[in-house]
Amino acid sequence: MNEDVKRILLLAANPKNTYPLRLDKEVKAIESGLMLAKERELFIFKHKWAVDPTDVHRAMLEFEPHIVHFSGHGEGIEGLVFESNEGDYGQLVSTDALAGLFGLFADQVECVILNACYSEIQAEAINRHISYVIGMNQSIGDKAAIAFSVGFYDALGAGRPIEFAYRLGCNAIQLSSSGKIFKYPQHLIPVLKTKSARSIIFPEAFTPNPSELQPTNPTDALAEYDVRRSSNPQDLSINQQSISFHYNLEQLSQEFIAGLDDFSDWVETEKIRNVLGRDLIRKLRTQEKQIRARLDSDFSLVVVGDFKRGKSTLINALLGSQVVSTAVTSETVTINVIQYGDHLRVEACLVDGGRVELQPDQLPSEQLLPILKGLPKPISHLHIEVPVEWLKGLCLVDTPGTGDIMRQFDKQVHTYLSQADVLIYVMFTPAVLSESERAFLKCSVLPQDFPKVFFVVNRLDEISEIEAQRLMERTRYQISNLFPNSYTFGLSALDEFCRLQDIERPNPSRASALEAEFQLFRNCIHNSILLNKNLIQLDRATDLMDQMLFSFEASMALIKSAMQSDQQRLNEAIQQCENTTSDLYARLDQHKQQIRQKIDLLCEEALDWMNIFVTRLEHESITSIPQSDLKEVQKHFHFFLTDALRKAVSQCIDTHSPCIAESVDKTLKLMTDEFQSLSNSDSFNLDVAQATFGDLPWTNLDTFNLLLELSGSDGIFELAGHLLLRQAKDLQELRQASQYVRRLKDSLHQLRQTVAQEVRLLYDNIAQKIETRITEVYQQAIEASISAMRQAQEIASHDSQHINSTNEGLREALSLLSDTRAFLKSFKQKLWSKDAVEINRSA
Ligand SMILES: Nc1nc2c(ncn2[C@@H]2O[C@H](COP(=O)(O)OP(=O)(O)O)[C@@H](O)[C@H]2O)c(=O)[nH]1
Ligand SMILES: [Mg+2]
Repeated sequence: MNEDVKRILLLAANPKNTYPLRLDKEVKAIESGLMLAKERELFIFKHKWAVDPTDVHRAMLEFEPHIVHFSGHGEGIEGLVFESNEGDYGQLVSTDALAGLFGLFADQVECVILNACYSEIQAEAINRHISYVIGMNQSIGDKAAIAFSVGFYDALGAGRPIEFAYRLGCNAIQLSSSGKIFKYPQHLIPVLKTKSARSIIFPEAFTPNPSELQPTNPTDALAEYDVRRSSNPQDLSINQQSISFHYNLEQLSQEFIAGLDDFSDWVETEKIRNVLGRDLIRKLRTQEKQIRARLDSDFSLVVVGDFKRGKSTLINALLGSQVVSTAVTSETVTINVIQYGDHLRVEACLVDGGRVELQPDQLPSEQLLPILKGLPKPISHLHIEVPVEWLKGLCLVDTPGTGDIMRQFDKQVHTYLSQADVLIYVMFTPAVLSESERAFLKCSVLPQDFPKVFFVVNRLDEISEIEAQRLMERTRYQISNLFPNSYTFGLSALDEFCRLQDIERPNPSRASALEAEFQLFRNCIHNSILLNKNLIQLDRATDLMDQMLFSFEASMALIKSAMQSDQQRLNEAIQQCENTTSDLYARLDQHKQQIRQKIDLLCEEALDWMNIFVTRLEHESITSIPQSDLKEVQKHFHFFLTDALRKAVSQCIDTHSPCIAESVDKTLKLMTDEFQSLSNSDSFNLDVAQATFGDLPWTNLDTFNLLLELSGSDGIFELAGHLLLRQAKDLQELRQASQYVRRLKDSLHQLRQTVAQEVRLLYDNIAQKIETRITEVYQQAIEASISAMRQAQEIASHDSQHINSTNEGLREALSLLSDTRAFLKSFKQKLWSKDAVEINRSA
């Protein structure tokens, strides 16, 4: 058969009682278009009518299409409508199910077209697996839908690429709409989703679920990877068929370095030096050094998490032997830096730079303690070399912990974190995403904007399969809200370690599921990290450069403004900034109070809502219990309650978050005004405002939502469960539903109180976090202003010729800054664009 032939499968469904569509017309139009096409021999078109879900996968198996076209009804979030044997209204097929289906055919299907209303959401999901997916972002009329298909297939038939065909389809709608005014321009309805290199490398649909996993038949994105069991732990490349991505990285990194060099040379010119002043130049140089160092250093993979989460055990499991000590005490805990070496070698690195060689058998806790005590200086970390191939070019860091007990290491851990290229964050079952973990993630991990964060929930051997499933579902949900760019694995590091050492496994009944999940984790590390080390490193370097430009821009804007002010005014302004009892600081307090009052009001509103919620719970849910099967109720009610409470509280926060964002925004504007009046009121312009306050986390609504998510303690959701569980024992003994209902009603008063308490706490938390952040930002703005005003004073102290040339330098600096920005932006785009990547599937 001709390799170039494309098979197009059209699936149509228009169940009897749904609104009739002119699908026949659409099919006829496509067919005749393709028949007349220039390259008609390159297409085989097949259509199936009145398809139900079973027909779909049968047709896919039988016909092996390259392009799949669905024509019918869509219900947005609810899914797409297929025929059903059970009724005339058809059957909804969910987004997940559709995405899963296409995931299985990912190596064959190139393009999916969903010619159905509101199908963008399905298109998005399917696009995780399929390179090109077209969906509709609105309801679409018959006429437009047909016009689109005609344009699209005409272009394909003429040998045009899919992107072109899509555009022609949209244009065909525009042409056919003959000037009629639609409420929504119809040609903007079809949306094309394409898969970027980022999504190929980090397939978003990667949601490993132990229960669904069968190592020989992996689902989703992993269908592409042959997950084979491997007994050799050192061999991370366990895929028989390995997928690699070829970037011309050499060229890309040269391009990046050239950009950085240009910037650096230019900062060196005299004119610019005069403008910036010594402090700023020094700051820039330090940042530049860090960027270069980042590119030259080994790829850094850092394992973090609270104390005793199993980080060290996880590392040993990955390496296949007992390399780092586990179950250490707070006295013998060390930071372990692991790199490749041709034999096992351990050195204690001391804080003064000295090194002491240790014997590997001195590592376990008992032996290590006296050694650590006998060292001439405190230890900074252990440097361990291990003969494991995949460690080449890699620096694997085992950190001791981030919780309270580990305060002593906090600073060091943060340094490793700031140099990390990829992070593996480890938690364990009884306490996933505790308050302190959330705080750490928010303060130390989120701002770093990692391209990917790997989360591990460890010790899954300790809970049942079903519990593990529930836990992982909940955890993935919470994590994906915080870190949309993340993978979350549920594992048992200990199980994997025991398996490799051939010793008794902690929970033999769960052994095979745990093994499979760990294998997935290994694969993911291999495919997403190890194969893409250089790319990720380059990405991190561009982020660093971006940060450098940002702080540079902010300083320049401030200097520019301060230069237009007179000496006396500058002196006064500097005094204001330095004196914490000045008006400036008093106003900061005022702002904080205002925000607090606003949030208190919102909290009262939320309390009212929650009260109504509990009342409804009493009248609607609890009252209906006597009609239900008592056993079922006993089994499920507390899950229902927990879930309902979770939703209710989230709804309060969802409703309030725009309000809060707005008031924070307003405060920032006011603060900007204050800084405006600080130096010269005419010149302290918008540039400065933006440079000073522009990049605040909460002006970005996404991040703001994260903040809220973080402050949303889980307490409230657990609480309902606990409340009921406490009585569960009694409840089990109850014979009658009426008794059960009475008990529940008796506990409602307490529920109400606890809910109120928790909601108060939650809102208080939000207010506190915002206050802290505002203070921080204010402080930063003050420091930046002082240094800019000092620089302006220094410039003004010279003669007028010097001042003129400085002014000119300033203009030059601003224009070069914008050039460098533009360079960086296009570079970053290029780095992640599909054109830069070439996929190789090699056996
Ligand atoms: N049951 C079980 N125990 C584990 C697992 N991983 C680690 N542990 C135990 O948890 C304790 C702390 O582990 P360790 O790796 O030292 O934690 P770290 O402080 O995060 O490095 C040790 O006693 C380990 O044996 C696991 O997957 N299952
Ligand atoms: Mg450890």
